[in-house]
Amino acid sequence: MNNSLQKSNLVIPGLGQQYKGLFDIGAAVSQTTIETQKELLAAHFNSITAENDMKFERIHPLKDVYTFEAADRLVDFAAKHGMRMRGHTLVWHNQTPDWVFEESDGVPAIRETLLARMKEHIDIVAGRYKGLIYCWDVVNEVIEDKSDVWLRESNWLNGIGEDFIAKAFQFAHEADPNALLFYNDYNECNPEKRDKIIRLIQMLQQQEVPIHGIGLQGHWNLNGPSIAEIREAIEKYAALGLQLQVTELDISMFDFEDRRTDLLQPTAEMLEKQAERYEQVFGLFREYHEVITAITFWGAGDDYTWLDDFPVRGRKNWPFVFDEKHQPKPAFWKIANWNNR
Ligand code: HXH
Repeated sequence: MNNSLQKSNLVIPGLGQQYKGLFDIGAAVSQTTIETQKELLAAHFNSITAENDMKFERIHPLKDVYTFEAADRLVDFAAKHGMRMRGHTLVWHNQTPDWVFEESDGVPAIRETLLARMKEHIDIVAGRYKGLIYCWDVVNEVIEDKSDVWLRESNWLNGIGEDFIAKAFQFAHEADPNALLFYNDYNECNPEKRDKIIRLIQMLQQQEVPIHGIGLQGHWNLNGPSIAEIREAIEKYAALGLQLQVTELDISMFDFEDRRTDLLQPTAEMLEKQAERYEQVFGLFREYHEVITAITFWGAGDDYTWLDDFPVRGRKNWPFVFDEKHQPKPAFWKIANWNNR
C-alpha cells in the first residue's frame, strides 16, 4: 500500500505513476511544503518547481550576494525523491530587486549595465544547476493584458528594449546548453493574449533564438477558460513546433471578479463542479499528450495555495485535487486511474 491509494476495492498507484508515458505530474513547493506535504509530494508527484525560492529577489537579493541555500534544499529534495526539477524563473518584472535597474547613484541603469547583470545572473543561476534542472522558465509574463499593447511595460523593457527577451534565452542557452528553455505566461488561453504570445514566439523563432517550449500557467477557475478555448490555445501553440507544459495549474473556486469572503469551506456543488473541470481538462491534456510534456500544479494540497492571498488577501481557496488533510477530493478520482476505466 506504499505510494498507493485505495477506494473501495480499487488500489491505484500515485498520479505521477499513472501518467507515466504521457507527461510528468509536478507541484510547486516551498521550504515549508517540502516538510508539511512531504508524503503527499512523494506519493503523487514526479516533478517540482520552486514557487518562490529561485526568483531573482530570493536568489540574488544584492549585487554581490547570491543566496542559494533554499533553492539547493529543493534541488536536494527532488534528487532524493527521484523527481525532475523545473527552474522558475530567470527574467521577470516582479520579485526582482530595484538594485538591478539602478546605477550605484540611483539613476536608471543603462542598457549595457542591464544586459551585463542579466547575463551574470543567468550564468550563475542556470550554471549552478546544470544537469539538475532540466528546463527553465527563462522569461515570465512579458505580454501585456490590455489588448492594444503587445509587450508589458517593465524595467527590463524600458532599460534594454524589446531584445531583452531574445537576450535572456541566448544567455540561458550559453549557461546550460542542455536545458530546455520555456516562455511562460498567464491568461494564455485568452484569444487576444494568446495571439500576442504566438507573435512573440514567432519573432524569436525567426531570429533563431534558442527556445524549446511554451509554459501555459493554467491559473483557471470553475467557469473559465472554456474547454474549447483551452483546446484552441493548445492547437495554436503546438503549431509553432514547440513542446507545451502546463506550468502552474490550479482551478480556483472563485471567478476572478468574485470577491466574496463568507465561505469557510467549499460547497458540495463547488467540489463537484471542480471535479468535472479537472476531468475535462485532464481529458484534453491526455488527447494532446504528444505535445504536452508536463502538468505542474501551483501547489499540491489545499492546506497551502497562493490563492489564499490572491486576489483577496486572507480568503481561503481550494484549487487542488487533494484537500487540506492531503486526502483525495472528488476531482482526484476524476483524473486518477484514467487508463483503467
Ligand atoms: C504567477 N503569476 C507567477 O508566475 C508565479 O511565479 C507566482 O508564484 C504566482 C503566479 C500569475 C499572476 C499574474 C499577474 C498577476 C497576478 C498573478 O497580476 C494581476 C494583478 C491584478 C489583476 C490581474 C493580475
